[in-house]
Amino acid sequence: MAIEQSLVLIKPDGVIKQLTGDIISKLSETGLKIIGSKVIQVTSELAEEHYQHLREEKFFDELISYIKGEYHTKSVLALVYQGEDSCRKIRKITGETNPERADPTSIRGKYGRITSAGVFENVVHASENTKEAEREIKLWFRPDELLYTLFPTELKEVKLEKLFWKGE
Ligand code: IDP
Ligand code: MG
Repeated sequence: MAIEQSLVLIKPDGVIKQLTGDIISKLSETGLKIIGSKVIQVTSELAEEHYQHLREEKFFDELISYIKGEYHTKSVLALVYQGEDSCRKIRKITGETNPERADPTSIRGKYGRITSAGVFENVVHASENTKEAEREIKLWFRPDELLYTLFPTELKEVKLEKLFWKGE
């Protein structure tokens, strides 16, 4: 079985419900390794790019507001998992997209809900397959934010302004 990467997002409803620990514990049952993690305030550009395959759906605008944290808290925890068959293993634990249909013991089955506006607040995102995982990881992380250089990189010269602690 091939070594794969998978992007997991603990969505703003998962963060505000203080489910981060539970979700990471549950995912640790897979034995997969975390090779990247960060807390992000999601911009409109990132949200729309991440969900570009759903652009035409009637729930798209609400979905963008949801992932940006407009209904909960403006923070998402992004994690990259690596290991054998990681996409399938993680999606088995996260459960089906619709939280009402998800296995009740899965993360989405346990903690997800459908709002009266029809948004599936399903607590986590998990990459569907390796191809999607590559696209998503490249979107959410830069090469130097991961433990390994997963994909081909190139050096580019940039004029950089960086924030430092005062007096540093
Ligand atoms: P996935 O998250 O299980 O991969 P996708 O079809 O990629 O499912 O959808 C992305 C996200 O969009 C879902 O996790 C959910 O939050 C939302 N979503 C998907 N389908 C619906 C729907 O029919 N109604 C409302 N929200 C939906
Ligand atoms: Mg998906």
